[in-house]
Amino acid sequence: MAGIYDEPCFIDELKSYLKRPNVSAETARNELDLMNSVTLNIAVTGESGVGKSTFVNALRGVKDGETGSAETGVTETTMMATRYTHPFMTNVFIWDLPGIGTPNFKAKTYLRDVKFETYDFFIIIGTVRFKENDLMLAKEIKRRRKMFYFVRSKIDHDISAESRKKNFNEEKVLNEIRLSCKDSLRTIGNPDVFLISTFHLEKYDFQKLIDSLINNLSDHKRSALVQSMPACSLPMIEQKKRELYKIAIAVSAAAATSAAIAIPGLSVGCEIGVMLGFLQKAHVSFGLDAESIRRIATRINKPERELRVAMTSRFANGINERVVLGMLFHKSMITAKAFEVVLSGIAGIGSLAAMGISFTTTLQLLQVGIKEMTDDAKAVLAIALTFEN
Ligand SMILES: Nc1nc2c(ncn2[C@@H]2O[C@H](COP(=O)(O)OP(=O)(O)O)[C@@H](O)[C@H]2O)c(=O)[nH]1
Ligand SMILES: [Mg+2]
Repeated sequence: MAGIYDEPCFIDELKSYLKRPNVSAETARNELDLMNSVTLNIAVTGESGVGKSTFVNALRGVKDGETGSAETGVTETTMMATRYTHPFMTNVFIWDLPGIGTPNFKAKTYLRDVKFETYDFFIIIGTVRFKENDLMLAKEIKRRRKMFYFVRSKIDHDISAESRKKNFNEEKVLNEIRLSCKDSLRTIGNPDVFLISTFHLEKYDFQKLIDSLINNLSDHKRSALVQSMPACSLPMIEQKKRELYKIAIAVSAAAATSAAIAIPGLSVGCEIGVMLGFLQKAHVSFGLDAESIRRIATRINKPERELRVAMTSRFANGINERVVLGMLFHKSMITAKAFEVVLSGIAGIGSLAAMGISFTTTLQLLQVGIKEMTDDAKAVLAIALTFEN
């Protein structure tokens, strides 16, 4: 059984959690309430045809043309911002903003029309070079003290065109594109430009973009962002794991009631639902649920079973109460004691002990669940990347 011994990042998260003042079931519950109520609104803007709608769909993990997806490859006619909800993070909204390419574009009017105050940050997409309107918009966003991020899209296009040339060097091409974009933005300082192919989020600068967004968000918003992004690369899967560890610690602390029901089994009834809910959410976040697997299979044009055989965890056929009960009554209950011994080496054990054994049992179960899902997610990703064109 996977243990905590090989997971330094989990121990780090636990240590930092227990170092907090007032660690208790109540503070943990408040924390989870905050996490569930926080909203994240991402604005995607740029000229018409740069790939805004395609990017919105990719962030939501839906295919272009699928029901409920943002329409792509169409001439934009609306001046309205369209809000798309995230398929499973109901508090994450991705907004497809109107194109900014009109000749008499005014950043102030535009931002008023799309309701500037709604968004946490703006992603400004451009191709070839950033234009005057992109700059005007960025300046106005900056003046109003919000963050914007420049994304240069369709990089796959450039790479495939350049690769036909003699002495092709991908790094060199990317560098040239980066310099040329930066040059077009020099009048507003020296902002980063993220080179992206929406069709291949695992390549180029997508991860760097996410890292930048994360650095500028509050804890709860960052958590919502990491959970909602597609499990498109190894770093992203690792990031999800770490974020889920953090939430698992809070969930376990919240589920811990009191020493009065410290006898394993007695508190199981109410905890099972909590554990199940958490693991189901983690499963979707890792892209391992039935719907996500179906989508990946369609995308790579392979039967679902080719992805399923790579999944070796107990969750390969989905998660239900039985699976969680199975975990609880078999190995984790037996090893929870050993787990407690390890935890006792960590500063803060005093507050932990006060929470009763249900904390360690719940936490160990969730930790094992996350670890197994991480391995499944990596295995599925490896297959997806092998067959993706
Ligand atoms: N090669 C390539 N094409 C893209 C990419 N992103 C978008 N497109 C294509 O660019 C066209 C315009 O995209 P769309 O999302 O409708 O642009 P919008 O007008 O900004 O919403 C569509 O044909 C997309 O398939 C990308 O990263 N790479
Ligand atoms: Mg569009």
